[in-house]
Amino acid sequence: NRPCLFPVASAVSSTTEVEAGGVVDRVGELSQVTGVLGCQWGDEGKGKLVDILAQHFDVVARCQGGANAGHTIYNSEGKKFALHLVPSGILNEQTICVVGNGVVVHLPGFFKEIDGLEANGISCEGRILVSDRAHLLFDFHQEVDGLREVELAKSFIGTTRRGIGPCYSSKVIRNGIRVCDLRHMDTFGQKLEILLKDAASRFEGFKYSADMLKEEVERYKGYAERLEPYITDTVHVMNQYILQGKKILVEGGQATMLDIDFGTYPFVTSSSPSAGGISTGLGIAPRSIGDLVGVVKAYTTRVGSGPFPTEILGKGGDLLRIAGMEFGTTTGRPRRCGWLDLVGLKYCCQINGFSTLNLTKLDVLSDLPEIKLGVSYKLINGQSIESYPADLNVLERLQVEYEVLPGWQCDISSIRNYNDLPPAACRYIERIEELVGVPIHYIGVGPGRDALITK
Ligand code: 2SA
Ligand code: GDP
Ligand code: MG
Repeated sequence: NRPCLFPVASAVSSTTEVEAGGVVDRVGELSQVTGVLGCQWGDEGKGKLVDILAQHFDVVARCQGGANAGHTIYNSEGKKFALHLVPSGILNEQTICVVGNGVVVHLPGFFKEIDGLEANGISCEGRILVSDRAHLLFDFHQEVDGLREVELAKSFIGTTRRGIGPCYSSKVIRNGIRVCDLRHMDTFGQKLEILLKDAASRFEGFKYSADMLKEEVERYKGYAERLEPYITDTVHVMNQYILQGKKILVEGGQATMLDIDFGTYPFVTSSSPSAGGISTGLGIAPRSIGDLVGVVKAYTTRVGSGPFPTEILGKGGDLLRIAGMEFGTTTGRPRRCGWLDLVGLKYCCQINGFSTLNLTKLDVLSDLPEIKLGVSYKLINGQSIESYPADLNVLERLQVEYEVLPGWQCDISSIRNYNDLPPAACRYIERIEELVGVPIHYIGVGPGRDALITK
């Protein structure tokens, strides 16, 4: 483990280093504050890992994004849950879930999610803390998101239309409305009026009326009352948790290649899904963050527009989409599919400093006679590219050089021990480790909680 500002309380680690059967249990090794972050363009299977690790952590926290995230997890009875704003730790009864200051919160969606969880017997009140500093995402932000996409016409981003960009825009331009503002309903209407009038002046398709404002304020009076038990100064609480030695797992939404700074701009989300977002989105010191686990799919997917150097177009991509059931958790959109891109993965590892990786959905590749790994990029003129290009003109025109590895062509979904994997599957995993220089300690071979091999 890398050095941590605060000592890790040994009492909170309930796992042993080595389990019966020789399977190394990596969970007990993770540091007091650990982050789980996406390495590609999202949907790597972060939710599943968070749900599994949450059983060994006291707190699971979200630090960025909003209901654009879609994390699919299954409980021990195999029941499926699609979470958007609520952290993926919620299925573990003892886990406290924190929605940090960096998250944008759409209250109608938040309560809908809570109602769904409670209808399934999962209690939420008292277990979810919502930052008083988090910004509120309104229905009008979602409408504006759609209007912007229409305006962009052919160059649309392919957003989830959940209002993420417009809400972060309100935050950055400094007229956003925060959770703590719900405690001052006397001035809430004036603040919302500014936002709504601003949207109406910018978009012809957006109509403002005094009735609309009145209705929205009334609705938010109800939400304010319902949210009150959840509202917390999470910056203070998170720092207290650290001092108390509680184990904290940070759940990233989206991924580094969608990061507002490091992603394939402008085809990115509007937050910081990489390591830096943990500190700014929760108010905890960078030095308190220990391990970071990068979650990477054994191939690559992307939803929405933007460059995708290793994309497989046509039938090959369709086969991967069907085998991996690659459809958006939030919007149901088909995901674009391609080979694993190690140039992108190395760039992502550099930015985040992962201590380990979780390679997910290895089972999806099982039918393929051979599997390609994108190992380097070249310009059209044959010149090698040293680093990940910022310029989309370069990214969209480059050539990817592949290494071709043999497939294993047998079902691996019931294997639970690394040594039982077919040699070709081990070769694939070990070649990725060799080329990226980060160990792969977790391997996903199915969507269920138990379908995880530790190495
Ligand atoms: P936005 O809505 O402003 O954040 O969209 C900007 C870009 O970020 C991408 N993005 C995502 N990519 C993959 N998965 C996401 N979450 C859902 C899921 C997506 C869904 O888990 O499946 O259901 O469609 C997610 N959220 C944002 C988005 O595609 C844009 O490229
Ligand atoms: P997230 O946004 O990173 O949490 O990922 P999503 O939940 O959006 O998408 C990942 C999908 O893959 C979900 O449907 C998961 O149930 C599924 N999944 C996760 N890990 C594995 C795996 O190892 N194998 C298979 N076949 N499916 C997986
Ligand atoms: Mg997802």
